[in-house]
Amino acid sequence: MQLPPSATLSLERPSHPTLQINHPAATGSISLFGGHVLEWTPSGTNHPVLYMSPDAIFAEEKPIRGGIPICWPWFGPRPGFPSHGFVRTLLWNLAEVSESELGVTCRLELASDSSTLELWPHPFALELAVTMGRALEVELHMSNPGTAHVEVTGALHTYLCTGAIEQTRVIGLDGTAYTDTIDGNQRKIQTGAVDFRGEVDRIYHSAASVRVEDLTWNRVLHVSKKNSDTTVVWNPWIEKSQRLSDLPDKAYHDFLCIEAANAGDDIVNLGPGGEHMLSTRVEIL
Ligand code: TA6
Repeated sequence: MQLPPSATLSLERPSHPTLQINHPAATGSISLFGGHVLEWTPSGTNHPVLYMSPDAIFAEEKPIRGGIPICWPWFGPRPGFPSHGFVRTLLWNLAEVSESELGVTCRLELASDSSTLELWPHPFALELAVTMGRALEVELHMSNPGTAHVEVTGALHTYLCTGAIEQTRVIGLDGTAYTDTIDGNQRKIQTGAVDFRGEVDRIYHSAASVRVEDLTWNRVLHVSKKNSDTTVVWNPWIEKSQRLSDLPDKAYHDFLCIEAANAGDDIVNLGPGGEHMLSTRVEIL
């Protein structure tokens, strides 16, 4: 494939061919393994925007800890199956890379095959469109080429860097109902900003955009989305950071996840020939 001047394909990790983007508007990288946005840093920014664990494992079968994992065709645990689905541990095809003075757009594709049909008995076609420029835009297009209805959930599981989680808060969810997955899945109402004094793992029933205010780095991130009625907010805090082998013990201090999701009751029903697009957009204000 012919790549534009701002894109190169690195095979430094043979199992994870990685598109390196070096454009005047932004730098970044996307792993074909997992269809996984690894990094994005708009020009003129002092700190990276996406968090990548220093202990992330780049091996087949293992999800990458950081960036934007694609959770599909289900969100969350499923006994006997990989957590968050299986597409984040498959090799995607690079379909097209184009650039303009505003940035670079990459399209990756993944379709069902005999091995996925064994795992999940439904044909599917996915396309991931990633635009890196002053903003980061990620669109997951999903279609059902089969003859049966299929229900899916999923998320763009975005890891965002923070200067200090204790000095970070999420604005835009005040008054929003959420499911607190670390408190018996109780349904609660958010009061004011979301702040972090312990593990947070919540499915907010919201289609709204949010702002992440980082008082340490004096930075505000605007995170918006399309076709999603649930936003997952997660920070593992201390104990879970220690338990996750691909996260440093103190990593909880350095990131939070703001996930554009179709999760919980926000189920996507794809009829025969049906399509759905889930997207997220991150920008520094
Ligand atoms: O972000 C919500 C969540 O479901 C958390 O419960 C936590 O498990 C996180 O995803 C990471 O999941 P992973 O399978 O990538 O370790």
